[in-house]
Amino acid sequence: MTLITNHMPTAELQALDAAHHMHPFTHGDALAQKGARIITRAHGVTLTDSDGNEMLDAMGGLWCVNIGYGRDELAEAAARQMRELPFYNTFFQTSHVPAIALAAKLAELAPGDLNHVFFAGSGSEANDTNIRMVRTYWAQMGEPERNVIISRKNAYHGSSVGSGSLGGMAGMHAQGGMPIPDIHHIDQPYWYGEGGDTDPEAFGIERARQLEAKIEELGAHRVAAFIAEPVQGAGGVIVPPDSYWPEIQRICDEHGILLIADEVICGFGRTGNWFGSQTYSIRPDIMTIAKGLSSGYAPIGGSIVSDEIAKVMNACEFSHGYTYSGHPVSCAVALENLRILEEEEIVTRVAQETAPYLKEKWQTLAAHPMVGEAQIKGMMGALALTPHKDSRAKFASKPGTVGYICRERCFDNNLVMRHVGDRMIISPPLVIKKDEIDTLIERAWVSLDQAEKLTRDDGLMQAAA
Ligand code: PXG
Repeated sequence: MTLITNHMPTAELQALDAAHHMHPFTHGDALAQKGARIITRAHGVTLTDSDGNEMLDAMGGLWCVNIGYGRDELAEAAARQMRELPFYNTFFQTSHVPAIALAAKLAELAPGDLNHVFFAGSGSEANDTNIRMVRTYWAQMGEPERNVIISRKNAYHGSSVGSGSLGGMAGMHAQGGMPIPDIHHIDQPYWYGEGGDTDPEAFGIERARQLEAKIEELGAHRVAAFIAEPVQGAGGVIVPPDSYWPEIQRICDEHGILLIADEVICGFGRTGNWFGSQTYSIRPDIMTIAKGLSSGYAPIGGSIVSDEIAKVMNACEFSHGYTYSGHPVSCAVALENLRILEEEEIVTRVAQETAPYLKEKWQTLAAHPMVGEAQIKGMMGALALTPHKDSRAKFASKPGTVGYICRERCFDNNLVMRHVGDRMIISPPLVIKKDEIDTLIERAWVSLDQAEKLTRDDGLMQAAA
């Protein structure tokens, strides 16, 4: 058996990591100098690193470990499936039981007439599928000129060329020739950062109407679809005003534009319902799924599409697919994950107990002198750091400078909380218990206090002009 070398001292692992391992979204030289933190084990909501530190993982891995770490049932489902049928493809008129069972289960769980699943290996791949699917759908409908997809600035839809183009991350578009043609971006519904003196609900309508203006500018006959996350995750947990989604839905309906809800983060209980679309009464034509589908135990993603889209797509051969579309081991793991979410009533418990408790505690952090707002929806939350609460001011320093200071304090206090610019964000496992939420809040408060002091000492408590 090949041993994984986690018996080595941390420094040796870090040296090997720096020598051979290229990390996503990471400045390699800076990391090599510091040394990566090496995670060796996890259970429940707790991570252990190679030095034996135990940390509360308030990010659920990367927004994905919904059922928590260490569930043997998933390991057993994977082992069973590997022994029985480790791989077979779903191309060329073949199928297998795990893919069939998972597709049927997803059709049962998904709202409305979303009854058909195209599998992928990740959220990025699924969104690439969506780009080609909606364009092919309209071509099949006799409207091949409808190839524009409208998305939003600061959206995250993945990191492949297609999905990264859908996303609205300026830093990503600056590298590697993105975005691809015919993707347009409107502004995000981020009231705290961009709403100024406008009332939040009026601002929500204003930002939604940018979609209508964009459709009119481009011509409705050219627009295939609008894509958005119900709550933006990687953009910094941007919870839209309540007025936003009903207006978006109206605009898509009136102009006959397909609506793609990217549920990669919001799906599988994160917002207190099975899907974020249910939380916001969105009626999508396509949902992108990944992450919580398998609680991250195995890589899998997909697109769940409506009866209408499936009918049109099934009338042609869609020249598209991945070797690992419907990978049997990933499907078996996902099925077991969904069984646990359902039988242990985890989503219901989130809605009725944990999310309300987390909200109450999270909002106490708004009293901290450096916190401008404490936003939360279900089990995803954000703190906007500010040098001046009342004016919602940004820091004069480069965005992310103070956020990074705070993140480092969190890590040293055994709390994994991420920063997006100067917003601190959480997305803990859905199974987090009340006493663990108390610990999360205590560690966050201590980290904020320390970060505030460091920010002052470094002369960074300055508002941008
Ligand atoms: N859509 C959404 C809404 C996502 O959040 C993807 C698609 C792409 O999924 P894959 O499986 O291809 O990564 C995501 C992924 C972060 C971070 O820093 C967020 C994601 C991935 C990596 C980092 O918050 N989200």
